[in-house]
Amino acid sequence: MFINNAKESRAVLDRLASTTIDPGGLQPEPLDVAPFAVVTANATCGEDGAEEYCRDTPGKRGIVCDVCEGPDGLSSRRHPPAHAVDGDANTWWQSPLGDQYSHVALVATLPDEMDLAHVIIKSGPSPRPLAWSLEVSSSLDGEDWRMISAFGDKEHCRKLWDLRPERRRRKARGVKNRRAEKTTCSTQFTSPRPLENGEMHVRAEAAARRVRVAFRATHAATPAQYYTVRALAIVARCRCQGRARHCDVDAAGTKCKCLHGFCGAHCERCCTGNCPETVQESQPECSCGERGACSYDDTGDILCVNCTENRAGPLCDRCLTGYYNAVPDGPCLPCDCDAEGSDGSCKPDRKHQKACSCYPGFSGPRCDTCSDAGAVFPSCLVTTTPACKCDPRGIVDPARVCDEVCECKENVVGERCDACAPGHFGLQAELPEGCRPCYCSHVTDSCIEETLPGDNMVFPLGEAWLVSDAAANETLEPSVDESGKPYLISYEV
Ligand SMILES: [Ca+2]
Repeated sequence: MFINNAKESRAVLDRLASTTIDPGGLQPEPLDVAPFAVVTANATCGEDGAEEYCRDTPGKRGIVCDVCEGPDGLSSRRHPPAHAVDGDANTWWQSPLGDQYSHVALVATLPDEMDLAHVIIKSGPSPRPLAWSLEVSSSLDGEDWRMISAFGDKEHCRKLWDLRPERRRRKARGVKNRRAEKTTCSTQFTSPRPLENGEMHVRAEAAARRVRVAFRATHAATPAQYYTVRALAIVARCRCQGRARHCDVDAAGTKCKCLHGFCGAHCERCCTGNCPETVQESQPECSCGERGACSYDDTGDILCVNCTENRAGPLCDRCLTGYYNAVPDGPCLPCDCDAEGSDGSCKPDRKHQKACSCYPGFSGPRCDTCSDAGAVFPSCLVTTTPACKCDPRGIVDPARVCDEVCECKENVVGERCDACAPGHFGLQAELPEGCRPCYCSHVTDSCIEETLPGDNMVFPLGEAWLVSDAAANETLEPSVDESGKPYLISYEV
């Protein structure tokens, strides 16, 4: 990079980067491409043999002389064209002495055709040239040179280019000047001072593959009858068709970082099949990422197409039905839901585990179980049995509880065979007749089943009673003890 020139070069770059962008497209930032350019000259001091040159110097040293040497000479005495773009402030290119070398040109071949914006030339140990022009060519080796700017005093402006000298410095910025295509000859930079390191800044808006600095006249009054360039800055933008904000440049060429689906070194092609007609500054950049390919709808909004990894939606940010996203922007994984119990869709639960959307009656992470414990997968229908009304304890055949008309056992009554016939009690499945006849000491025929209230029972004395087994097949009469009270030795049911 330029050492002495870096600060000024940077300022120019900053100013250019902040200038208004042409409507209808993006622009990559301008940059100094001279370090990537190949620079040649049609004549160079010392290349035909060592030659002495002299010059006036600032300060008290006055006239000093030195020698140019050729390719085999001392490096400090060699001044080839490459020294103009080597980034070294101690080196420079220098033209030979002599009238035949008053017209010498330094040509910089850019790595690609680029949009030129600004050229800065810094002289070495000599005054700036009295007359010179900046020219561009769109070809690598053709003679299609076009003059961008001419500089000189009145005499040279007329003599060399038949141009009227323009004293007023052209404004560096402003739309008005853009239409001023007519070349003028400026008297700017024509002073013989400074004696060294003078600079020339030229705004130059043109497409260029080659940039030529054509030196035409030196200041006759100074002993330094030659030209020098210590540093050359060529500020240019890549040509990206208004479809890139950034660009990579090296000696091999330029490569635009194309946006919105365009591709190619200069964004000359559409690689998604659906690129916007014009790319506006405000146009959102593609944000489909890995999820899909960028495209645009009719209004210029982003569309993501060809969604990857089972994604779906206009931005490929959702999962296809039957897939779920455990983490945002993560891959869409298969739900693997049961086809009988769900519509196949699922979503992650709070623990990022998938949860299938079950139909009513189904449950479980995969919807492969029934909500009702009594139902059977995969139908999961609750078995609604017919109203089987017969009491199995009271019917002849306990398997026929669902008969329309219940067939009751002998001592059983009721539509459902669930009651003992009058004079009977204790409906039991084990009893062939269903109920036992009441034993009521012939006092009554009616009885009901009762559970004995406890261990001790007190019966009235003197009244006739028996203790029988449940079937009344055996009876025990109480004995009378010594005091005349009845008692039972033992009885087991
Ligand atoms: Ca240099």
